[in-house]
Amino acid sequence: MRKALPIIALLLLAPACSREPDPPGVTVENAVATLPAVPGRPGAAYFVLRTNVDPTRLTGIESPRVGRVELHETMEHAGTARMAPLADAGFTPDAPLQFAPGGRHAMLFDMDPALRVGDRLTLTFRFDPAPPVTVEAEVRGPGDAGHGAH
Ligand SMILES: [Cu+2]
Repeated sequence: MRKALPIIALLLLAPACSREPDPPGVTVENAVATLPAVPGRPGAAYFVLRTNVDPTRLTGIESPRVGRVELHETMEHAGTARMAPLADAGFTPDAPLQFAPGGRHAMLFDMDPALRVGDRLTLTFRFDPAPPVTVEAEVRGPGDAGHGAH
């Protein structure tokens, strides 16, 4: 039993050593945009950012069909949910940055009113120091990004 331990350790290390290094960059996963509940009000976007650059910071999001995008976070304050500008948009390879209902979110002001459920919304994410990433977010109905409200 004592002799078997070093062999097990080598087997566990092997896959990590044989992997090709990825090019530096961020991946955007599960991008969803929700339409405003009332026309003219802002919509929201949710997603998960993973990076292999330590550290990385999300500096902004743009879309050809959205007037302005702001990064916010929702926080409980005396039992009431309030939102504020996102204080820290930094993340690392060990800790993906998650934007989800009830927490961090991107608010989409002046969305194209022609957008409908099922459409694709082009979002370009800008980072420091990783290169920008453009994805097609799935457009969903108001509040349909998961559980909880914006
Ligand atoms: Cu907000």
